Amino acid sequence: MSILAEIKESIVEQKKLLGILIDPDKYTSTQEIESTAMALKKVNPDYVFVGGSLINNALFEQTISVLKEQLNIPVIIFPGNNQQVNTNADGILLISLISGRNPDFLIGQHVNAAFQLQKSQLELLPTGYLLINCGHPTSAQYMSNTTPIPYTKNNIAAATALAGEQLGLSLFYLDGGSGADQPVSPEMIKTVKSTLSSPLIVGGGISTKTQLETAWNAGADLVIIGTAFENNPNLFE
Ligand code: 1GP
Repeated sequence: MSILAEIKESIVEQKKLLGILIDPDKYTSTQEIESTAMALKKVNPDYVFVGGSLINNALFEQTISVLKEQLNIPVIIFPGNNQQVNTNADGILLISLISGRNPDFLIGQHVNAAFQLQKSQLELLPTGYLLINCGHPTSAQYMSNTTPIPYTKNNIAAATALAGEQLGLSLFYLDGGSGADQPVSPEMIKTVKSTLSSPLIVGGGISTKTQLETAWNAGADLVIIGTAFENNPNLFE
């Protein structure tokens, strides 16, 4: 079954999903990736995402290979730019940064990667990506040169996501950005979810079980956690 079909099936079954985001830049050796894989086995998430706003070391490919070898769950690329394509992964969030007005992140990077993606076996997950201002400026905001949606402007987020759905995007991601000061508000999640019929991903600044459950209960179908797992891989014990 495809990743998208699996996510949709979970929604029908009212099963909430968890993804852990791994930033390959944090590693300097394969051993370190292996020990993350061990920690991930204990957490037992539904998906592992790999990527970052800026990836500058050589371990991007190794990270994907080791996680694929060690884990029985789909490995999905969460790319910061068109350099982050690797055919060993199962899928890729084909992100269009619809909260911004930078054509490069709406369509430009995609043009550069299009033929490579066509040749690959990767499942393409066309994702409407919305950056939300959840405190201090984040790397994603800086690197994409876009203005995030203000924290309390739930209707702007909903209209943006709806426009993306009307354009044919399949998944939506409300992201406060890595290490956000606070998670996206439950009110915004609820407003966006009630406007859409597509699956909704939420991430950024979620660091406690209560925040995870708040996001799920507000309407997130899949919650992605990166920084909190990085800081404490035993977070969920
Ligand atoms: C970032 O949503 C992801 O794009 C994860 O955020 O690192 O804050 O968990 P955190």
